[in-house]
This record gives sequence, structure tokens and C-alpha cells, in this order.
Amino acid sequence: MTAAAHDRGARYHAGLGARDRTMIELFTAATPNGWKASITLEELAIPYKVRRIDFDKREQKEPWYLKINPNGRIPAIVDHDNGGFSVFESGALMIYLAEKAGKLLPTDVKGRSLVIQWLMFQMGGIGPMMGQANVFYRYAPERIPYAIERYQREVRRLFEVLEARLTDREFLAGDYSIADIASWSWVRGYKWSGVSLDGLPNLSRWLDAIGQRPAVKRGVDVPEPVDLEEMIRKADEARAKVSGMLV
Ligand SMILES: N[C@@H](CCC(=O)N[C@@H](CS)C(=O)NCC(=O)O)C(=O)O
Repeated sequence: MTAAAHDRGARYHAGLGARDRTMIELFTAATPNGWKASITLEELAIPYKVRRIDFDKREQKEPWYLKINPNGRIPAIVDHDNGGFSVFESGALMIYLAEKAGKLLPTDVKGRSLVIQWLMFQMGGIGPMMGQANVFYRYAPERIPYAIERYQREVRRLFEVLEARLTDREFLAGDYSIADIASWSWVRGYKWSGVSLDGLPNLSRWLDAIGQRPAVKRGVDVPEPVDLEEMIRKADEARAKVSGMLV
């Protein structure tokens, strides 16, 4: 660890007052996995303090943070209300918070299992596939059509699974739950992944309805608001310019 990185970690912890140590500390950035955590905290009305992790400075890979999240990614929480217990992996973190508050995750065996099934569907499917679609469609220095098409096609297939599930129900697993929050946080970025929602009326209805929730609106502004539409417009413009140059 560099001296500067060590200082940053130490300064941060020294700066926490006694009051702050009795709450949840959220380590996050403005990304889908981060929003899953902040929306859950907002919905549960659990007091929390935000520590923004600066990806440009690679803070997520600094040793002080790896003690909280050994995977070196966001989000993670430290529960100062529970002896400084830390939780990483967004799905596990959502279950922990829902159980702590006794909301957004039923306690009966079947109801709980259904929510966890749809949460795992996001963790193992929607998240990783949209993540890879984004990498190859938006960030890869080399344009690899096979990879772009493979991941976009898989994302669209997963969207169709959600569409079918939502055809005759309002939410993914019984009442509104952490399963909805998890997929919603990713699906809202469908344009960023270059995948269409055409022909998916139930998924679109669910996306809009959840987006109207006050706690969701607050949660997506953590750690700072991001203008997704503007970001997509600029990226698409740059993309069109580059492909024009290649023609
Ligand atoms: N499976 C992890 C994935 C976390 C993850 O990939 N987080 C991304 C942001 S969405 C991240 O921290 N990226 C920074 C990096 O990879 O260094 C979870 O669900 O918490």
C-alpha cells in the first residue's frame, strides 16, 4: 500500500465520530451493484453513511478496503451496530439488510426461497451478462462483434425470462422485494448495454413502476446522481462518429 493510500484509509476511519459507529457504513460507487445496496438501505429506512469509493484512484484495491471486501469491488457494508461486521457481495448484503430490518424478504420457507431464486437469477445471470455486454459494447479497445452479439443476445434472452415471469404478476417473487431491486438496478441500464426492451411490455411496466418509488429515486442518486440518458447520448454519438470514420 502506498503511504497516500494508507493515509486515506486511516484518515477516513479516524474521522468517524462515535455516532457514526452505530450505523451502517456503505462503501459504494455510482454503478448497478452499488445502487442495489443504496436502494435497499433507502427502502428499509436504515440510517447509513456513504463512503464513495474512487475507482480512478483504485481505492477498491487498497489493503484497508480489501479487509472489508476481499474481492476488491463495490458494494460492501460495515455494520457498526453489529460489532463492525462487514458484508460483501451485493446479493448477500441485500439479504443481510432485509433480515436485519425484517422487510423485503419473507420469512416463510417458500416465499423466502422464491425471492432468493430471483435474486440469484440476477446475481448469476442479469448482472454478469449485462456487465460483459457493457464491456464489449462500450469499453473494449478492440471491437469484437462476436463477443458483443453473444452477450447482448444472452441479455435479451434473460430479459425475456423476466418478461414471461412478469406477465401475470406485479413483482418477481410475491410482494416487492430485494429480488426486484437487484434486477431493476441492472435492467434500467438496458440502453447502456445496447439491448432493446421492444416487445417486452411487462418488463417495461415493471421498470417504470419501480423507478417511481421515492426510495428508489433516492437510492440511485447515491453516492452522486448520474444522468444515464446523457451518458448514453454522448457515448452513442462518439460511437457513431467512430464507425463513420471506419467506413
Ligand atoms: N458479484 C459482485 C460484483 C461487484 C462488482 O463487479 N462491482 C463493480 C461495480 S458494478 C466494481 O466494483 N468494479 C470495480 C472493479 O472491478 O475494480 C457483487 O455483486 O457485489
